[in-house]
Amino acid sequence: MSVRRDTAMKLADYQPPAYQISELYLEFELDDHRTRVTAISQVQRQTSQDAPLYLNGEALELGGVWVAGQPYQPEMAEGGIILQDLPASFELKIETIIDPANNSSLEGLYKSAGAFCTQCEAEGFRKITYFPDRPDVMTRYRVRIVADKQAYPYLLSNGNLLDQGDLDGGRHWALWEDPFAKPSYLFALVAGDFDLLSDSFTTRSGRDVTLQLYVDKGNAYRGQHALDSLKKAMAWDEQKYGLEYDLDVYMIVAVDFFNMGAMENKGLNLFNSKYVLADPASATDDDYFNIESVIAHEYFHNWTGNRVTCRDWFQLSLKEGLTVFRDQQFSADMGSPAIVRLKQVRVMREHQFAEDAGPMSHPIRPEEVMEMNNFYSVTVYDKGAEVIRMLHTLLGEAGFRQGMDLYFKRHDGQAVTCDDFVQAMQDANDVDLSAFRRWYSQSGTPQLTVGTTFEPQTGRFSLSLTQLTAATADQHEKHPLHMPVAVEILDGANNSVQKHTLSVTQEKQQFDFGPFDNEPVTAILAGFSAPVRVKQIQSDAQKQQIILHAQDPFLRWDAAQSLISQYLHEMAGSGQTSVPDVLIELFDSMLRRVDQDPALFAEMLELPSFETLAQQNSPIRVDGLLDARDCLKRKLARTLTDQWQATADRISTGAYQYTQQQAAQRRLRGVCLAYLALSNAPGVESHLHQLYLQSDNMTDTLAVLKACQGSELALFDRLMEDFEAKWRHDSLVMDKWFALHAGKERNDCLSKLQILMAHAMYSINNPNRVRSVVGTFAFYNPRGFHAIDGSGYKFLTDYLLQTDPINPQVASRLITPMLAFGQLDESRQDLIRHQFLRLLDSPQLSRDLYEKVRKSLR
Ligand code: 0A1
Ligand code: ZN
Repeated sequence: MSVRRDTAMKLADYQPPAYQISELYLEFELDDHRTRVTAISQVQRQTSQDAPLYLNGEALELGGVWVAGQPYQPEMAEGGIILQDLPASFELKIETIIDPANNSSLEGLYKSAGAFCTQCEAEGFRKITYFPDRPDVMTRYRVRIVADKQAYPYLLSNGNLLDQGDLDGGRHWALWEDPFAKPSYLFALVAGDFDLLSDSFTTRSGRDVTLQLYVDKGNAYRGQHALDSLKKAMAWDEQKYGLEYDLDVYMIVAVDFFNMGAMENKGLNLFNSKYVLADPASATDDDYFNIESVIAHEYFHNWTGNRVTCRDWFQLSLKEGLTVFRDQQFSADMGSPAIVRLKQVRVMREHQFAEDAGPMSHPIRPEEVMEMNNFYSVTVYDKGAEVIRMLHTLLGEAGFRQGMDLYFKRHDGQAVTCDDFVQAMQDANDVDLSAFRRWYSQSGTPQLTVGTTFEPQTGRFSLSLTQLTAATADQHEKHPLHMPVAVEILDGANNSVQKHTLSVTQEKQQFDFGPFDNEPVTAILAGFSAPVRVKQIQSDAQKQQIILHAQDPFLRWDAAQSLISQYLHEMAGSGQTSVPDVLIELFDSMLRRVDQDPALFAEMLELPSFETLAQQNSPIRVDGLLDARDCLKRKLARTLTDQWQATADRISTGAYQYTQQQAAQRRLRGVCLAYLALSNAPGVESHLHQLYLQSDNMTDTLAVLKACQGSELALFDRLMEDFEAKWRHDSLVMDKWFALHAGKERNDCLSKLQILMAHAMYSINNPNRVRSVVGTFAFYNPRGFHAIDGSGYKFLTDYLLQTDPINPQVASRLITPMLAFGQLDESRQDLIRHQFLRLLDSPQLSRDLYEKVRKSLR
């Protein structure tokens, strides 16, 4: 079958559905290859005249269709069926047969290890039955599941369990009802055998909620952190937004085969097991952090996504940008706000800026989509969250909350648009947000150019801000945006700091301050108050003043990163290998201050990543930047060896606990060890080996392995063998091992990758494995991936051709590092273009990859 790949959907073409479905009864007779699905819908026409009813359907065997009890022959159409001449209101029955065991796309109903599970967002429900698979059709579901009792003792779906019972032939059944109308993308079903952890939560209005966590057998001891995180998220949403949970049971199921992080299906979340399972021996501090944040994210969707959902998929950021912002607020409240913020800024600068600079650039509310799965993007999610954060900054905490209250009051139970959201914010605060709305329709990263003038006679200090958004691949014309620019003005004379949040709306604006006795220093974009690049010429001394005296931790970190980046770019451009003294002095002074704030200094002592540096200059000097970065790391390691050693030695954390203090200490030690491993200091290898042997937790173990990975120490291979022997049966831990190997610089990189892919634990069908090997190589092994002979690009393309027919969503994410080809030098551009042509030549290329490759070659 040939796929029609070229058709794009347009936001401008939106039409409300001609039919609504108020109730749906679904029955599943589960079978590996022939699962029978019976769907009985109560259908109501929404238009005054007769209209055809279009039902989406993919990869379905049609058993039969009955309209009002009578057999009916539908017209088979592209991607679905069409029914004509229908009554205004009727019962529609459809039988389909599906093959879950052969569904490797992990969309629709599929098998993960031994369990049946579903993934319906965005358009997976159409792989289960013929249905209007669009979010503005909201339906109450009743679901009956029939399966073998021994193999599938747990039968789960959304909502509340109404009844269950046994059948002949060793089978049993369960009947579920979800009292809330929902779009089809929130439907879920699970059938399998699990370990079950139970707990409970009483909402503030007194509803007792049963919490259930289903994990692979033998993994119950790794579930407590996820359950604790869930309870924290439930309490937080009540306290922060007045939002309570609304069903009697909240279920989370962890599965090993999952395309994304997790899914917020009503009352029955499905999770990638990597965002559920943790114990100190097998999970790092980062894993603990991520679990808490993803559990919260899915929980928060119950209101922002489920109770109020999206009218159409162009509105995805309505639920995702807002829910990411909420999970970011939650993470900040649970731990260390500054460190959480730095993580988010890194995502924006490393990944979102790159997306906006490439062929897939799109506004947070896209206007044209070929394959919806391609728009679960850093733009829709993370830039979407930055846009919500700007609203929060402009309206203030109380104003934002009023807007949220009004949004729920107006739209609970509805499928709405981003405009509806902004309108609620506007009406609740009686402000004009019409200029702000442009963030939803304009793509690209604005550049904010900063100029300053100082008049010694009057003491007046002026700041001029000029914003410019360059044309992007999708959109030529750009306009000024409304953004909050938070600044700190540092008066060196008396060490005072003034803070202002400027509301910028025009292309060019001037702001006056003073009087000052001497020219002050301005630090722009406190807290990264807007998702923009800042261009400002500052002396080393001015940056150093910000590093030492700014109040906002982000500004201090950013000034340090900017000082380092500037010299790295200079070294990369000139090919010089001598490291300026100012950098050595900077690190020396930071090392002397680490005790003031170990968490922040741990971040400040890390060099900007290659990915961040690559976003700062075009064309990207791949080799020059990598060499300069290596050279600086070595020089810092060797010049400051004693300080790295002393700082690492001072740290003692005691028995592992996931607390902010401990995590900061471990992170700081990890940074020091990475430098020490490059230091040539006598005994460093045996010191690292000792630390590895002594470690009682995965964070410290991985810190040693990472330090060795970034060095030439032979210890790396020895420890990796030991690690593999210990963990070879644990797939989640082995992902860390795979990633360490795939990210290591080495001459025989590609043959190493082949060996990894032949490992007993590797499987091309498992997205986590593919990401840890191929993903790590393509995203985080720049020397190997950007090899000037093109072998890295060819390797990735070969793999895409292999994996695309199995799981197009995974393939489509893996291609991302090649999409930045426009910023590379000419020869690398040619090499990548050649690989794109190979992909286009493949007759069966998925719509997912086709959309990205086509846009790249435009
Ligand atoms: N809504 C989920 C993300 C998600 C999207 C698509 C998926 O499969 C194609 C799975 C999950 C979230 O934001 O967590
Ligand atoms: Zn989400």
